[in-house]
Amino acid sequence: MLTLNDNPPSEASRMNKVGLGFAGWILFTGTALAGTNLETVIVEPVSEPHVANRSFATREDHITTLQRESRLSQESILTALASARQIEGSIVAQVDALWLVNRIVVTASSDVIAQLRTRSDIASVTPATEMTLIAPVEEDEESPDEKGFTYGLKKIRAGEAWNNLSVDGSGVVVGHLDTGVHGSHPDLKGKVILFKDFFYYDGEDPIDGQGHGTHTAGTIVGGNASGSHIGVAPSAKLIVGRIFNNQGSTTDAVILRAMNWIADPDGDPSTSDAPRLVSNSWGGPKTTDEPGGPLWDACQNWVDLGILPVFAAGNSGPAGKVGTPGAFPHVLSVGSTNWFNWLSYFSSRGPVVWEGTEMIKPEIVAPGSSIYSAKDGGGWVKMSGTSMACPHVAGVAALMVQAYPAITNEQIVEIMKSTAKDLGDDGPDNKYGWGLVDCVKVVERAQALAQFSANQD
Ligand SMILES: [Ca+2]
Ligand SMILES: [Ca+2]
Repeated sequence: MLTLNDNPPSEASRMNKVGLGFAGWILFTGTALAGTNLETVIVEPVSEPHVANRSFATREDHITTLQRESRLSQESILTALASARQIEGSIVAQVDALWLVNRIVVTASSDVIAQLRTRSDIASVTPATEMTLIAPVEEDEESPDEKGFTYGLKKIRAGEAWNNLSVDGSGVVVGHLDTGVHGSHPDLKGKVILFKDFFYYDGEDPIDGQGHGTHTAGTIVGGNASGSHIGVAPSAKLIVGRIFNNQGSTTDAVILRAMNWIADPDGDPSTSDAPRLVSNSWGGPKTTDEPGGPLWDACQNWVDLGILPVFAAGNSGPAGKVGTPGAFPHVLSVGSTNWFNWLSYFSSRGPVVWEGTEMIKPEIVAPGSSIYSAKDGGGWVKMSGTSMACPHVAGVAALMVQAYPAITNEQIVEIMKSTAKDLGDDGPDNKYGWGLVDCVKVVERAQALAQFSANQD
């Protein structure tokens, strides 16, 4: 472990931290980077098509199989990249060999990238694409009563679930990929068990700098230091990846690296240190696609590894559709409601179409308008967006996992849908999905499943 340091590490000390290992950083450098034109690309090796829903005896088997398959098709490319750094004038600044999806993220000088494009063992070389946060929207809302609990927690009956059903998220680890988190905020202190900053090599101190991530983290696990409970699962813990910079921008390459990391944070497949679910308040505008892109596969492999992906539906409403990854069939997407249980105007709508099949999106809604939660740097602030609805549902899922640790992703989603409070048009619809999530009902159902399972033994 590195010690915390008030000053960012120098370039030289960063470069000395060369991590070698298949799933970790492979940092090749020796030449000064200043003034060099470097590109970041996502390299797809030629490989067997991805197979979803394979069965494995254990999670360890599953991870090691994915790693072995990736390694086989990546080895010759990694060797070539190692040799490329010996060439005068060529720079290979960073190579990250992923296994959650079979890709290599490479930052190198353009001659090295051009060389990669000529290789027959590479299927595609795609420049990293800029992605932006689902930014909070401006809203002038009537201020609801938030004494004791935020209105959001009241609407989904979090307090009733805690008091009557003895759940608070204890023992559950939730993943959080966002702008980071202000870890010493009074409502978040002690709750971030692991932090990785994808913008600084040595960042282990939970920081935000943008504000979005501190707010969404507060809605998942925040306490009541302000006199009002802000978090749905206040005793759950967080594993946080900082995937957006202070301007709220990132690339798909950064996101893929973070998704790979959080599937096995300690890099040891024999230890189960991954979060049970991940809250994601980000996404792109794309609504339909051919299945099989890297984000699609990364989400599918999360699901297959027992990690539930929870995504904000997007703020493209009232005309715009739910964007990806929220639109993927295998993720749980969350739309936003307000104090009146009306759909927030900004909440993205369904349906979405995959391979010609239309499906309802989002699946579920939760409060996202004028949500009171933790502020980066201290204090509290109200923000609006499906970004604020998503962490409510992530918190609810954490309560369900506590109630029945063996619950499957399918059971979580099915129970949320079947017990939701129907809103809008009768039955499931493309604004509210199956309706407003209800903590009491979902936890009762999860506890009943736990009881049933215990009786079978
Ligand atoms: Ca592990
Ligand atoms: Ca409805």
